[in-house]
Amino acid sequence: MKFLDQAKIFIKSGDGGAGGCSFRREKHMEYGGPDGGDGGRGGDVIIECVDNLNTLIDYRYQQHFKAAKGDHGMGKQRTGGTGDHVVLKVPVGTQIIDEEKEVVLADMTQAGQSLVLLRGGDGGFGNLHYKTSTNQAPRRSDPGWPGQEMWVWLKLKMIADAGLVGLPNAGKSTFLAAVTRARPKIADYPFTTLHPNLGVVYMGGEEFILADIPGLIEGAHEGAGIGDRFLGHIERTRVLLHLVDGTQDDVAEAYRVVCGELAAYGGGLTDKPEIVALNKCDSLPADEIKEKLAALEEACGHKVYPLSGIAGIGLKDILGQLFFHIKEARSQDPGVVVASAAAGTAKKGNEGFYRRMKDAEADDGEDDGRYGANGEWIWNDRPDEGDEGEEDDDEESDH
Ligand SMILES: Nc1nc2c(ncn2[C@@H]2O[C@H](COP(=O)(O)OP(=O)(O)OP(=O)(O)O)[C@@H](O)[C@H]2O)c(=O)[nH]1
Ligand SMILES: [Mg+2]
Repeated sequence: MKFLDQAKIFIKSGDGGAGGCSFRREKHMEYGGPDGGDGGRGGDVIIECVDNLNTLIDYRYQQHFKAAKGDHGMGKQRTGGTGDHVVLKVPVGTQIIDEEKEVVLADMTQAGQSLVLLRGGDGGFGNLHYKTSTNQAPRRSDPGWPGQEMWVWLKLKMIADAGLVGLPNAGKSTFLAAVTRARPKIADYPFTTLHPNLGVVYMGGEEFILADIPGLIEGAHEGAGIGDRFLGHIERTRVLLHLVDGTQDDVAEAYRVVCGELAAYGGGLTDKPEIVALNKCDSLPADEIKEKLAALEEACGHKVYPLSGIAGIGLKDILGQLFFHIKEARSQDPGVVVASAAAGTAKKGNEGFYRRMKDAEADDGEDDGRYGANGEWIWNDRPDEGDEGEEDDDEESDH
């Protein structure tokens, strides 16, 4: 599926219908009088947040959205019908921004949320409305009020709990594929990933959403590489996982470059808790791992985790750390959308959850490479199962 995370569209609400001007005149009926009804209201432009979309691609093909006009008022006191509304469906995390890109008009963070962006114009009064004791045969009826129109930007900022950052080829997509059921493209050239990917990590009966975005290079904030525009997708995460490719010579420099880009982008990215991991440890000798971990720790000032996305080394520690920060942030700020709820995957009790668990089980036979560090399956790692490592492993591979 094509991915599009911003689109400019024209929206217009419907004009109100004109009021009617008519008089009741019937044979043998005295006291007719004015009976023109009011015009109907124009249709609204409504924006609705739905959870089965994850791109704005629909808005590439249609960019103009106009709600229908209200019907005219008519004789016999008939009020005109309301014009049909236009409903724009957008994925969770879409912001509606004014044409100058200065004001956020609406922020759609939860599936089911909907709001009227432009109200349709009111219908005009019919001549019935102007009847008074002194003016019993008014001929005045008003035209409808015009609808409103404007250009707006739709901008999708995906909602994930944790975001992956690093230079191109750091192994971000490989990590996502190792811990979730997402299947992003992976290859040994830079900029394999051209748009963000999301995956759901299941752990200990809970889940969170992890976002993988294209790699950053020095000068990304000035447009180098594919720039930093995809950083918007991790603006709302609660924690970042910074992966550093351990096979390169200067790991500390790699770390600094990415941090520099995050700082240049702003958006509060550098204020988020950060977990740093030295990736690709499977292809490094032990003493080099030690040396590079020390260099990285010095650069970032806190603990660095050894990791190999391919071999599944160290995944569990890192996921545990991510979970720790996510839970803390959720407890402090539950008002911010719980991403998994937005993605319709919320609680263990919900139907979708069991369906996915079942799918996952059915798929087991074909899937390899999703073992956690101790041989457990990441998706099925529940605390109530006392068994550790090997046994879990055997059990699962019987399927
Ligand atoms: N040895 C080793 N190689 C890895 C590991 N993780 C990823 N790779 C390799 O590194 C290359 C890049 O991996 P990707 O996952 O595509 O890297 P990325 O960070 O998503 O790269 P971009 O999407 O280009 O930013 C691939 O050839 C992977 O096979 C690892 O843990 N160990
Ligand atoms: Mg990638």
